[in-house]
Amino acid sequence: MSTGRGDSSEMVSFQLSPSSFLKIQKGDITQWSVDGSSDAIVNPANERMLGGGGADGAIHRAAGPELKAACYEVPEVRPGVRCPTGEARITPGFNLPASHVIHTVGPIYDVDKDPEISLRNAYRNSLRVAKENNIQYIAFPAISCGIYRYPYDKAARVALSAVKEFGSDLKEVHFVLFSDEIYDAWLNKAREMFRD
Ligand code: AR6
Repeated sequence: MSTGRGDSSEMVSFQLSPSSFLKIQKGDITQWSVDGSSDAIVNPANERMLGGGGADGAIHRAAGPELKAACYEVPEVRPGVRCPTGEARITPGFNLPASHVIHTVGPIYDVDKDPEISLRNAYRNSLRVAKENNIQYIAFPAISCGIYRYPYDKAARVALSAVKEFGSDLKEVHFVLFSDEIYDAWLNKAREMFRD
């Protein structure tokens, strides 16, 4: 386990179960992969699921245009909605190092009636879809913590409790976090909730 600070390659591990680990690191989720055949990154998408800004834009650029074509193929559940808030859908990763992308939609913090439940559902359903597709390794960004404005400390608690409850069927659940502030929020909360 690394406990140094400020290095983008730094990763801190926590045990979820005897055979399952939580790993928290700083970095760019578009570069992440563990084994390239049973791994997935989670895309913080919008309900249309055809790309956007933030991590969604970066993931689509890195995956290449085939990702958008695969997203088009996901059936709409109502006009303009492929993935309702709190749900998750899976596609291949195309040019990404990770083999799959699990698209989920977190709540817009100031708009959602119950953002905590929606955020928890986004994590829970992403983990469920991973398990259903035999994914062993998954990497999450801080869903809703950018354009959707979820406060970091509150988001860290929801994210980590969902992983504590639903993540131990996978071998490794990673958080790949873009900023020092978010990384610190996640690490502080994880140290309260898990033994490293
Ligand atoms: N790797 C890891 N984290 C990243 C990366 C990256 N390459 N790029 C950004 N982040 P956001 P949201 C962080 O805004 O709040 C899109 O337009 C970012 O710093 O990507 O769920 C969608 O289409 C932040 O901490 O997602 C939706 O419309 C976190 O990822 C909307 O934004 C999430 O920020 C979703 O908003």
